[in-house]
Amino acid sequence: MPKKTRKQQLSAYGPFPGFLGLEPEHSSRTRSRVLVLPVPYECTTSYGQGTRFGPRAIVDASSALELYDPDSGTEPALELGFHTLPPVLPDMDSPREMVDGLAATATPLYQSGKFVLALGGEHTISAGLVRAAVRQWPDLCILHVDAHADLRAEYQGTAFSHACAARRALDELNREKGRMQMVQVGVRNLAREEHEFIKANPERIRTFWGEEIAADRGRHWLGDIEELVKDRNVYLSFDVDGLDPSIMPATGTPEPGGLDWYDAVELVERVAKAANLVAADLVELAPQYGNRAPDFIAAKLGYVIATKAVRA
Ligand SMILES: [Mn+2]
Repeated sequence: MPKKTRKQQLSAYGPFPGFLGLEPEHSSRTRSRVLVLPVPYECTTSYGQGTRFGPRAIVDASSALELYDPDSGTEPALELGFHTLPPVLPDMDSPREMVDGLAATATPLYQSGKFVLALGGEHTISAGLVRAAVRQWPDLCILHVDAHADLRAEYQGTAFSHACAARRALDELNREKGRMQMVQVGVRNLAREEHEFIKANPERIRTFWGEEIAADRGRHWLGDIEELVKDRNVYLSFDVDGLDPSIMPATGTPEPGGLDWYDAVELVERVAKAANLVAADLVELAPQYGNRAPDFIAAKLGYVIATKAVRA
């Protein structure tokens, strides 16, 4: 079969509407301070499928969000502007090439000084995005919200599996003695080798376990994270399975005992204030037909992340 043209490939994902369904005056590329980058990539999923439909479901749901923010009494979307870029075409030949290509795509976006919110797709995409972000912010650290540690050296024959996402992203970071590289939040399922890796690298990784967060009635974990990221350049990688499956069942590998909505919002808010939240990805939504709530939750979370990051 002849290879499809770029235009034909793109049409399989489009026409892609804009995030939040904004009018052109609030969504032109030049004026907007937020760039939304859909990355409908799915190649290495190991259990539930469908994350390639995630970006489209998030963008579709976003058009029904209320733009008004009662805390500030404003409509942040209209003030900041959100521009949605064409989706990044999946490279199904190899995850490594996908990651390389994505790094090349993202580099000028980060250089533009705008806040880039990438919408996955599977978690594999984070490595490419982080590689590009490190070029712009060499001291970058990662805030990784996830049910899984994603720290395997490799999985099912590839080092670029979604199950290795955090390990690959960590590889991209610059190391400096005594400087924390990754703060994980909500982890509650991992393999022995990942646990060993965390225990062997306390200077590089701090993991806030799901159980630890649930048991912390005074919510001291939020203050601890603030301390860890204070004045740092932070990349947020948010796997939606970090949320509890009671609100976020639409993901390939759900785990009980996750964050609730207000945990997630407060985490984003406090990190955005304490640190410089430079870019983010929101990954692993696998939409379920007949249940739209997860799509809306992901869309609202994306809106909250971009708004808090740019306004802080
Ligand atoms: Mn996960």
